[in-house]
Amino acid sequence: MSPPPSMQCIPSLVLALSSLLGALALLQLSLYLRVPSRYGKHEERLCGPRGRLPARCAWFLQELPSFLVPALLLALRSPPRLEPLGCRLLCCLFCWHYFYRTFIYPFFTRGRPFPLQLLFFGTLFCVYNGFLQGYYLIYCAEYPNDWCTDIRFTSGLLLFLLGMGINIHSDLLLRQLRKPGEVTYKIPQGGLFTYVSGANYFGEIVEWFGFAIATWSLPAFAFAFFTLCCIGPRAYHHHRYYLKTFTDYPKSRKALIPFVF
Ligand code: NDX
Repeated sequence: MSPPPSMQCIPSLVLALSSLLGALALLQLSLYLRVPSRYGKHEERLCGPRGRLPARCAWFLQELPSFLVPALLLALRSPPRLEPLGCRLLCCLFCWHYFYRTFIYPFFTRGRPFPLQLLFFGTLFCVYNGFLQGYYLIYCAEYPNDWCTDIRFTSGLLLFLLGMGINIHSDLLLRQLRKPGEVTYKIPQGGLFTYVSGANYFGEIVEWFGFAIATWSLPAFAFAFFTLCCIGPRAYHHHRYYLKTFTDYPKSRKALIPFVF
């Protein structure tokens, strides 16, 4: 029996999916600049417990496709191709982040139950983006053999690692604000929270811009832009929430970018 035909790179598909991701980013910005996306501290109590899923379950289900889809694409690639080393490393970075977000973050979160409606859209988004990033890196990307020593790769990788470190550390600081079973909000302290209200978001944004520079690719820049448009406004709304809720909230703290905004 002959092996199934392998998927090919279709550059116009990459261009179309990346453009749509950019358009979704702008839609996201227009929807959530004035009004925050309704989960966590910005959720309006409109849906009862039946309209929500426990945070652990929700984050696991929502983020799983971002890990699974690129892994599946990799397994389906015949003959296997992830050369040169730079290309293999880049795909591993993406999967590494989503391994953390799928298999580690949800099991420690002390967050509130997550709305089913947003879970549905979030999962769709993760399938879409997992496919786009994985498909591009596994089937389309072409890098010279010395890409690992290129300034774009090295500086992007450094930014990615720095952002990921900030993101994971900030996630941990937020988690430590609550005892198990607690759902109240407190003033985050320490780490980059000393300077900004959205330290976890700042880390995530730096991380994906680092990834975009390291891959030097349209899909990754589109995703970094989406991340900025998705969690940038959320950081601003968190900041306003804190200023409104806590009279002793540090006045020098900014919303997203230390000392700037
Ligand atoms: N998930 C990315 N759009 C998103 C879910 C929502 O990973 O329809 C994007 C992601 C999705 C979104 C996803 C895509 C777009 C959607 C959107 C919903 C609508 C939107 C689908 C997929 C949409 C269109 C129209 C374009 C289709 O109780 P609690 O939960 O608030 O507790 C929190 C706790 N905490 C505190 N505890 C005590 N005291 C305090 N002061 C506290 N402040 C917070 O900490 C949580 O348990 C935890 C973290 O809370 P928070 O609000 O700071 O972060 P959160 O937004 O929950 O994100 C968690 C992590 C974070 O590290 C962030 O960087 C990363 O996930 N993230 C989140 C969102 C998107 C994303 C990354 C990305 O784009 N790369």
